[in-house]
Amino acid sequence: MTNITGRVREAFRGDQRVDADALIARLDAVRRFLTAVDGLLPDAELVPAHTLVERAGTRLALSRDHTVVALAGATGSGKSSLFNALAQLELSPVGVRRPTTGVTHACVWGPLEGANRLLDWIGVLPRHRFVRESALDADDETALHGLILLDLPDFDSVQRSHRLEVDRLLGLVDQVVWVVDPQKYADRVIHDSYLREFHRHRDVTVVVLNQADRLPPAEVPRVLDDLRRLLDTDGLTGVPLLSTTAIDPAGMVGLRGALERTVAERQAALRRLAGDVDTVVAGLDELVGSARPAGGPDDSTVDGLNRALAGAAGVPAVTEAVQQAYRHRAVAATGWPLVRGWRRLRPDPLRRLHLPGPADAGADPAESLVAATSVPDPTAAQRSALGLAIRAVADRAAVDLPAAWPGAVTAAARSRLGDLPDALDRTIAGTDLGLGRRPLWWRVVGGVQWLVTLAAVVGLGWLVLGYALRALGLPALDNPMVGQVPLPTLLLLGGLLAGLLLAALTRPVVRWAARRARARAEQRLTAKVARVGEEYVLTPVRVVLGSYAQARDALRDAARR
Ligand SMILES: Nc1nc2c(ncn2[C@@H]2O[C@H](COP(=O)(O)OP(=O)(O)O)[C@@H](O)[C@H]2O)c(=O)[nH]1
Ligand SMILES: [Mg+2]
Repeated sequence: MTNITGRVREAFRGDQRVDADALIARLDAVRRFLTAVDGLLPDAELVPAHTLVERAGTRLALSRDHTVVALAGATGSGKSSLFNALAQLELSPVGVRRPTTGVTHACVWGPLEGANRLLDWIGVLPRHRFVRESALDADDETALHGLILLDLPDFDSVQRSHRLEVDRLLGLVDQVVWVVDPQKYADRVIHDSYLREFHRHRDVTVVVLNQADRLPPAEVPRVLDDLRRLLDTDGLTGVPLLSTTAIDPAGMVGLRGALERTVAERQAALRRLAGDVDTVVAGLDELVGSARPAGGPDDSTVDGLNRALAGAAGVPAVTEAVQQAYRHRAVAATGWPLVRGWRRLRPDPLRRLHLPGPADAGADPAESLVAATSVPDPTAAQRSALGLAIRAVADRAAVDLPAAWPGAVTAAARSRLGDLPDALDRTIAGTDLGLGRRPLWWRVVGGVQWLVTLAAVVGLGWLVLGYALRALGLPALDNPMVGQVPLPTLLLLGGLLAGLLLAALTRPVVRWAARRARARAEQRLTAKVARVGEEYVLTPVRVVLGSYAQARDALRDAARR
């Protein structure tokens, strides 16, 4: 934790109260965080948060009138002696009789019934539960009503199961009283493995220097000072530190008073969970970072994706075919009638790609959706260009995200890669390429071509008839003259010339119109292909970015004390 909020958050809060509703809101925020990152971040990183949510939910649902306090420490520090002294019963076997107790004992101040479910959850067996309430001294003990005191196994036990039990219980209890003795208070194990780990739980941590009677009275303050210095190094600045003597009631007054205050405040459970939330949030901080990410990849990256998709979908081949098909069809409609018939014998370029040809203009669009085209498969270069473009989308989208996220963004960008070829093919097949209707000018030019051809044929017929009559010695036809030229000749030559001229004039117009048809088809195809890119690549990426934003907001809410 290096940022300022972190340091403020970690400041010792001492008597500061934790509001139950605020704590529940923070836990909800952790829950929202977990929902947002589900499946996106490595599960192993989320275990503490899941554990917290589960544990906190249970603890809050159980009795909040009880405060569970654990006595924890090394072998022989005096946990059991303190437990017995507080309970004023010979409950927990002291070291002299049983050197390693191994089992957790509990003493409940007040009726056992209310505490049983809590003790079931904590896992203290019923035969190890005791009640500190008798008719004789009930009044003396009212100040401790609601206390559940646990005598934990030794954390330095040679038995692994004991150590595991201690660790398990330390995760559940509301407050921990760490018991040290004058000989071993500076032991590395307690400081490095335990106390330091509890630095976010300072407000539910108490440290007692037990067996104070074994020190010369003048030495006690010096040892306490030394211990305080060690605790500061552990990050436990400001935790209550007391000296106790378990074998002397007078030596228990301080600890008893501290426990009475804890019980009266009814805050320990909430504070402990608040400290847990702090710990979990601090652990997740790195996964989420603080930068607000962009809403998605920038326009030029998206353009790059669309170009690559268009290439892979075969858009260039299709638009080329559109241009050719336009020319083919225009020539077939407007060319010299004799040429037309020959044109029609040649296959339509779009048909070769299994795209709607002239006869399919009114075809059912649903049919063309399922029809696979014969547009050539993407080349290796086009495929790798598409891979790179998708990578670029993921990289650009994840540029501001912390290290845990780019992997999830890349996975999202590629998540539907397998469906892309079919989707692109369907899109190409389903796009209206704009060749459905025959333009009016084709019909006008075609009609004129028919007229001039008709004129030439009439002229030819007329001339042939004239020759035939003459050859048979019959009276010749009276050929009308137009200027110096006989009308039949004019009809024939004029018709032929006009036809050729019209064809020659139409050709550049057809070429220009074919280019326009290609551009129009390209625009339509690109727009459709971009929609596929949006659905199959960009949307999954945006979903992950959305989850990131939610996770970030949720974690910020969870951090708020
Ligand atoms: N003089 C003295 N002896 C103590 C004190 N507390 C515990 N002892 C003794 O220290 C030994 C270990 O105590 P025990 O309560 O079993 O420690 P545990 O292992 O932490 O449970 C026993 O012989 C106790 O009688 C104390 O405050 N003063
Ligand atoms: Mg013991």
